[in-house]
Amino acid sequence: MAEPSLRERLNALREQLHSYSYHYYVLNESTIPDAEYDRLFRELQEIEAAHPEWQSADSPSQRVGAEPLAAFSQVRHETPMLSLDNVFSEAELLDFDQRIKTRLKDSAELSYACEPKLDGIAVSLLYVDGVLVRGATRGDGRVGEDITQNVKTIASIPLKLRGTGWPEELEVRGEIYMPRAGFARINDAARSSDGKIFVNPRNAAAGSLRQLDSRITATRPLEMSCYGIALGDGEAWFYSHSEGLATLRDWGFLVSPELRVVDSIQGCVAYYQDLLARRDGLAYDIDGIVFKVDSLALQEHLGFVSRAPRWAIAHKFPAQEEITQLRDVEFQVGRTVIVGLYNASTTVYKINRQKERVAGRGLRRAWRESGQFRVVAAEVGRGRNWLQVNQERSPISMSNHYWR
Ligand code: JCF
Repeated sequence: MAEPSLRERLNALREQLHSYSYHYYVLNESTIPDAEYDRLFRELQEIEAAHPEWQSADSPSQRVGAEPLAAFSQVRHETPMLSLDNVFSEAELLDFDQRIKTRLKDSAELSYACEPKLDGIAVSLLYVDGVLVRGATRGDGRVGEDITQNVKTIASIPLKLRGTGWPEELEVRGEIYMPRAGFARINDAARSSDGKIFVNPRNAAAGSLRQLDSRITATRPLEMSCYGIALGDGEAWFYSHSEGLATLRDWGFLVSPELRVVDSIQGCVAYYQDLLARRDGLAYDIDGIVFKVDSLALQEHLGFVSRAPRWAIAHKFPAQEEITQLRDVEFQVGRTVIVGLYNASTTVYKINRQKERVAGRGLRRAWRESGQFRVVAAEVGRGRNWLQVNQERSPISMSNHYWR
């Protein structure tokens, strides 16, 4: 009988492909040549095309996206998705630690889990019996949008959990973001094909997740880094936050490689300084550091204030953009032009003859700036006369402007 062996081949292909993409996208290890991967992937697709009855929600073939949706449906978060309180200085961070010690009536130093605060989109993933069944945006924290088809296209998100010991129902939370290199790549491609140009990686990630056609999302270089577990079973099976994250790694999730546990608030201060110094060298944008009391028992004891946990804080980095007066605006009058301003986070706008922006979002226009500032983004016209500049206030080099 041929059928059982084809079925076995299908299962083996699925396992192999899951394993290869886990090694490649989560562990950053290349285990087989791309051409071999593509060959196996096509073989899988051929078997599934011949046997639609064997299709399954956790097959690697799901990564390519599905038929467009008419609209996103709503999802209610059983456990609300929290926001974080912010601090902007070391003094405020020390106050945070002091408040916790006072509340716990214990002056002993606390262990904190430290991680970069990714500038992306908060997302919840739900697994039932080890299979990804739902992905949802944070929304207002209680109700978000169902983006299951879109999250399935993200290679670092397991469609099926690895390892053992996961609960019947598991909800994992994290941040979906677009690494800087991928952002530069898709904007370069958009420039040469008259496509949509994104203002920054966060916008690009948001726009990519908002697609009703997940086949488009599938072409976008998105990643997800996980930072929390909303307990499906209602029962904690770890003693610490860091243990939970280490377990998520075993189950196939990407967790920040920068995650560290320190044994006092002074350790948090050192961690902040270290990452701030390395910020520009990271592969993705971050806007601060998140510190969490590592002990889950203490987290529970501390509880929440309104919508933020008392046991966590975001220490924000100094802003990289500021607002100043716009001194001079000069428009290029072509049929359709693309105006770009050279910068580490280059902003490029396409404008038409009426000087209206026809690519990118918001009521913005393109310009040339003759002042002393390196321009990141601007809004001009109709009562607006400000633009955002890089905090370093370095001069713009006009020769770096990109005209077409
Ligand atoms: O990276 C982030 N943007 C981030 C957001 C990291 C975290 O550990 C978070 C978060 C939002 C809420 N933790 C919570 C509880």
